Parts: sequence; structure tokens; C-alpha cells
Amino acid sequence: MARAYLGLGANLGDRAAALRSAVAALQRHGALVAASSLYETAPVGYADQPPFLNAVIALETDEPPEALLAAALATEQAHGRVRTFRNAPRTLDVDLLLYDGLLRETPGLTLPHPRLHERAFVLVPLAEIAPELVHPRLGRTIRDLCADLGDVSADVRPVQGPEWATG
Ligand code: PH2
Ligand code: MG
Ligand code: MG
Repeated sequence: MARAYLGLGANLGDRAAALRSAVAALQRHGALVAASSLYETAPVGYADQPPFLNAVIALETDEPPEALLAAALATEQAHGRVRTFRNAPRTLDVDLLLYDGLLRETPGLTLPHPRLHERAFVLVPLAEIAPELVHPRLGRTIRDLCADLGDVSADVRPVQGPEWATG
């Protein structure tokens, strides 16, 4: 059994409904063992777009990382994701953030996710459910990496507790 952390995001359409139904779809690939609160976050990378809802979930899974990645992309497609340009608005984004302590660099998959340590919209929800987790490449806890970002409370605001994922 492996533990995988996935980041979920949406900023078009019914964002909360997309995240909730993504969790339902992803539960076919593993057991949901944790969900962060739901956060409304300021867009990063391309500013002129609506605010996002973001969250992080943990799955206990028997599937290899490539299969989980394929499930993530299929879930995005099922929610009408259209890929236009980098950091563009989207109905659903599902990112494989971490898979146990695995380090991987292949054309289709980098683990841990290459930008996870610099993104408050990932680190804040991840720190909520896994503060002691050590980033396998940087050798630092998620709590520490999150603290490095300083006060991000204006850009990452909790809007609903973890019950959003199952309730
Ligand atoms: N995803 C991006 C780029 N920018 N900004 C926020 N707030 N949330 C995201 O999920 C996000 C983003 C690329 O995947
Ligand atoms: Mg993403
Ligand atoms: Mg993505």
C-alpha cells in the first residue's frame, strides 16, 4: 500500500461540485484517508482569471503512480477540462503531488510535483493534513516549507472544513 497526495483545483463553473465529484472518482483508485479544508485562493502564474478553489487529499492505494496520474488526467477530462495555455483557467486540475517517498523524473511524471514547495495553494492545505511529512527531495517538512512562505492568509483562505469531500 502506498500513500499518495493529490492537489485539486478549479476556477471555472461550479468549482466545489467539480472538486467533490473528483474525490468520488478518485476513490475508485484508493481509499480516501484525509482531506484538507477547501480554500479559496488567488490565481498564481496568470493573474487575470477568477479565484480558485483548492484542496489536497490523501489516498491509500495499490495502484502505481503512473496509473494514478492517468486516473487524474481522465478525471480532468471527464469534467470538461480544455487545455489552452499554461496556468489557464480550468474546470478541474488534479495533480499528483507525492507518492510515498518516491523520487521520479520521467517525461510524463515528476515526483514530488516540481512546484509544490513554492505554492501556498498547495502547501497550506497539505500542511493541514500532513505537517510532519518530509519532502523527499528537499528533506524538509511540509510545515517548514509552508512557514517559509510567510503570511499567505490573504491569498489562501479556508471556506469550508474537510467535510466538503465526503458530506
Ligand atoms: N494552478 C495553476 C496555476 N495557478 N493558482 C491557484 N490559486 N490555484 C491553482 O490550482 C493554480 C494556480 C496551475 O496548475
Ligand atoms: Mg496544477
Ligand atoms: Mg495539473
